[in-house]
Amino acid sequence: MARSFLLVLLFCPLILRGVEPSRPNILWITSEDNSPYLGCYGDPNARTPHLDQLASEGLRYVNAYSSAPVCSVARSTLITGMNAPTLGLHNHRSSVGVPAAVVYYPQLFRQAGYYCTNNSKTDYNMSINGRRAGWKDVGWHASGKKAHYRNRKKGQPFFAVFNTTLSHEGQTTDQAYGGRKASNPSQRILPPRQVPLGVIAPFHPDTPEIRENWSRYYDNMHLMDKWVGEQLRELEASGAAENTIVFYFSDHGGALPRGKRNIHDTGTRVPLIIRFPEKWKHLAPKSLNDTGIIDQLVAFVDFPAAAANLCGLKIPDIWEGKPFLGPNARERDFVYLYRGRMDERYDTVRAIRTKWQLYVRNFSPHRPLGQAYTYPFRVLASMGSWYEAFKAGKCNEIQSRYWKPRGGIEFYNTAYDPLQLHDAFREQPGKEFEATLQSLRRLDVESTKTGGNGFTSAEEALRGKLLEPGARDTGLVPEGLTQRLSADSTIYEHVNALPAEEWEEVCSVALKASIATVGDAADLLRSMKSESATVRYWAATGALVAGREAASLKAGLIDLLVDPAPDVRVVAAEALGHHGESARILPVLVKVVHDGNVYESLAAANALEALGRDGVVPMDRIKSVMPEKIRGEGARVVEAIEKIR
Ligand SMILES: [Ca+2]
Repeated sequence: MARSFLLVLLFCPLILRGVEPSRPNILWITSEDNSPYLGCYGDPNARTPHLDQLASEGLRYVNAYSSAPVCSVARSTLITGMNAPTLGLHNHRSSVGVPAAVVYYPQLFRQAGYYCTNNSKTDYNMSINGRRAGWKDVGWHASGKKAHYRNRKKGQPFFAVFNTTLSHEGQTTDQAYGGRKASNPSQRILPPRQVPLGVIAPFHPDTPEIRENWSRYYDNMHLMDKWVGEQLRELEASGAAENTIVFYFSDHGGALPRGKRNIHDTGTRVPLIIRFPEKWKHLAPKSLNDTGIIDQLVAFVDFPAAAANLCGLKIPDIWEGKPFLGPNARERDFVYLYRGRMDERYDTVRAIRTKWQLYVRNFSPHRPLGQAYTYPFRVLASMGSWYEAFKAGKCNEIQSRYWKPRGGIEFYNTAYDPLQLHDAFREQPGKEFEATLQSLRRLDVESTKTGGNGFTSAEEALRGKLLEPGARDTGLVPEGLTQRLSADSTIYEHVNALPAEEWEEVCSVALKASIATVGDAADLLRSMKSESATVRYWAATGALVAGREAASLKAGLIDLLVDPAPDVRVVAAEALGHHGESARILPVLVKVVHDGNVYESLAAANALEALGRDGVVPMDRIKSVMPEKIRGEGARVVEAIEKIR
């Protein structure tokens, strides 16, 4: 209230005098699938003069995160100013109903008189009024290849987004890369044979395909940089540069395997450069010792709030983001990261990233990080090459990990381990890990003194996000069940209307399930009888994680084969497969593939395939029962069984 009054006082005299309204324009220049592989971020191999120049004129954020490691989920976060799982938008790709109360940032700026354009990717996982949400639904004046701030009215401020796919993972294929011979650098920036170890990450084997992939990618980064230069020149030529705050960022990390789609820094840490023109320099935060470096933690969820705050707009109450720029900017002591389904592959991962630690919770530890995704196998030669090397026994322990089941918890000290190769939870089990965790708690307590939220450990912070009142993490509800539960409203409204005890039970059982052992059998058996289908789902998942040693769970799992919720049947069936019950469970799974909704069908197809890949049931038998044609993304599971073996 006080702020709006102040703004009226600030703007009125200018408007009365007929001067251009004193609000900055916002220009977001975005690229795809790239981590900070830029000269200005210290990459000696990069040739990115335009971004280096922009950085020298602006601020370089070294702790910026995309909230999610994949296009649609990252974009859903940006457009809503909310964490994607709060609204159920965490699955790539989907079309989930959202409540009318959501405020999209183009709407907010448009209402404030801004001309809002998007050039051109939308990719939001939402539906509005039962239809897939398009650009008009979220408030853009124009979207597409011609959308441009130059079409605004005279004197009108603008918010414009320009995105390039030049650095997208799909741009390294023979067809895409070879198809633009004329524009590629005449000589490779980093020829394949000269790609140094260090660029080839320790988690990758050194193969010709991985070298070639990196080499093409550095060329693509160069082209992306050139394109950024064109956008900046255009801004200059338009005469608007002096009134425009420019953001450059990538939509998430990438682009080789274990980059994009991955919760670790290689998938979620992004370059973020912000340039304030002279007129608006007073709004710029102070950098570390005037180096231009900002080490503050920021995430995509905060970007709309920061932009709105810079322009003097009131931040909608429903937004979860904090304004890291502008008056009363607020600093986070951690960012919340999330990964859901990626195309045809299910996974649920959440993480807490502080400045110096990464705490990961894998809710599907029985699946490897590197699942048989058909798309990256199709477009990244490095993916197939890595997989072949793994199968041939040519990968060391760190390189092999991507293709194996994970632990339920990972914990990294990122100050010493920027690539997150040394999981303290794995390498220092028991007492040593406890000691590490204690030191983490102490560090977090220290950080909360700087205005944090009082969480005293990463686990507590993560739990706090899952349970956050009014913004519960709906990603704990399996996707097929989500569709059933939200038939009459939205999953956001459904989950936030549940009694607190019920949602706490969901979170507790899910957290327990991801690290379940035979010692948890009694608790899991009790949870299998819960009234809540989501609790039963996680209890069955716990049985799957605990494995065949937990023989006492067998009877409980057999009861769940006739559960009213198909998602529960699917996971119970997979767990029972490990108890030697394949004859009993294969028909259950095949029936869900046929009769379930499209997501239940996909989950069942994944379970069938996993039983084959895990060697529980011979793959030939899986192929003989797997329907040849499956709806939606399920078709890709069938394709993967044939092509990715
Ligand atoms: Ca992307």
